[in-house]
Amino acid sequence: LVGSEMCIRDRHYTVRGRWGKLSHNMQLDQLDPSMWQLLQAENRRQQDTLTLIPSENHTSSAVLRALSSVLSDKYAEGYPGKRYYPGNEIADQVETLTRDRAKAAFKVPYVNVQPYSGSPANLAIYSAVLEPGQTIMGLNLLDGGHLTHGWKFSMTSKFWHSLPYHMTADGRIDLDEVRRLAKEHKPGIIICGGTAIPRAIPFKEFAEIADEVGAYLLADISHIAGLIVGEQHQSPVDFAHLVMTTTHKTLRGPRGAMIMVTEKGLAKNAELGEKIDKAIIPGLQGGPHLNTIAGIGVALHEAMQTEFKAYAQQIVENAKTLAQELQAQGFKLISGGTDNHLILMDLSYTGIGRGTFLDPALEQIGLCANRNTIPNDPSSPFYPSGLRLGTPAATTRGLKAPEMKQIADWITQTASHIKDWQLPEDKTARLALIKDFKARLKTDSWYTGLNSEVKQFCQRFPIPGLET
Ligand code: DSN
Repeated sequence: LVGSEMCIRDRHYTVRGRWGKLSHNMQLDQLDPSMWQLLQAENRRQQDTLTLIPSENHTSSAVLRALSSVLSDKYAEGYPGKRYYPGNEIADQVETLTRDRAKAAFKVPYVNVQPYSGSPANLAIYSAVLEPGQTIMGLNLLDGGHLTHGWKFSMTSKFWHSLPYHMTADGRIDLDEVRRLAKEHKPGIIICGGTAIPRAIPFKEFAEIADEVGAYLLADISHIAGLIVGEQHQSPVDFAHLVMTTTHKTLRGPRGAMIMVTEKGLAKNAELGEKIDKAIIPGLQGGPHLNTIAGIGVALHEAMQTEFKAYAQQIVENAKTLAQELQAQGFKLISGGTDNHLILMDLSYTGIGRGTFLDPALEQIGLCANRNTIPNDPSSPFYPSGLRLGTPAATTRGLKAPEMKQIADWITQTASHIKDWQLPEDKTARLALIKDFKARLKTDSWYTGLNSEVKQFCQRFPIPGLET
């Protein structure tokens, strides 16, 4: 922090010398009102709107407390008992506690809790078990996979040969294609899991294919980790060699990730754990974010309480209710419904790229769901024809079936209000129309009315643990 620089940018302070009136123990609102106000504004935005993005959630105040702890200041390159810095006696205990909780929650013999997020975690796994140029097979990004499952613009397809598989026309993973491609190309690893899959992942079937061709099976359970701990989705642990999860989605922890090796993984390669450790550091990362690791530990502690099972159950019940209500209003859903926390609306029958309109229109009334491609999207990733919805964050706020009906009604009203906007074929006309549409969102009083309704509704369901 350079005080004099702050003085120029922030007229709230007259700073004498390097620190001037600022001191190291000032509260944030006193020290940096500009940043404080932005944090307060984001707090307000989250309270006044409903998060329906399936990969987001609201962490507890206990998790937030661990995140903002003094552990943020500590370097701890290495692993418990083998660090490259002194002063890590407590850090070792924090990391060991989090590891032990992860092992207990997921019933695995080995875990690495240091990945900064899901993307480096996947990269670490590939670099641990594959030679450059070997083949990785993951679900095509546009069909609901992830960038790091081998998407053509991701580094994962630069270092390794990527062979995507797809969804069937009825929105299920095309296991026949997975089997055919695997037999033909003998991949080094097959990845199951993704970001827009509304149905249960068939771990057993994937395992049969991977075992038949001698490939590693990686289950990327980032979206469904909380449902697995809460026993609302089958665990991949008996089927996969490796399991990767981010920690901030249904698991409701801080933004981070974990890599787990199963008994099956260790039976295939007894050194798999050490290989993963080496791939993280020195392979890809430096010092672990100990505050995040502590936050993950707290989230795992919460996830192992009996209440969490009820939470996970409610997430799925809410998603099913929302799906049924949307279908009752005439909407089409990919795969015809959901088994988990996520719904993928197929808006293509009302025109191409419809997600481009519905996403910002819903944001205008205070519902945050994201536009998303659908399998065989007739449009492009930037103007996708779907809308992705999820219930983890809304369930954290205590919403149940009646509220899902209300949300479906708001979505229906909004979709009807914008029905005449159609995406032109011509690219220049397209950009102009989107600009016009977004400008209209700000001036059309119809949105103001619904926005007030959503805001009042949100006040009935404050985000637990957040300052108001
Ligand atoms: N970006 C995440 C999601 O929204 O699903 C995946 O990394």
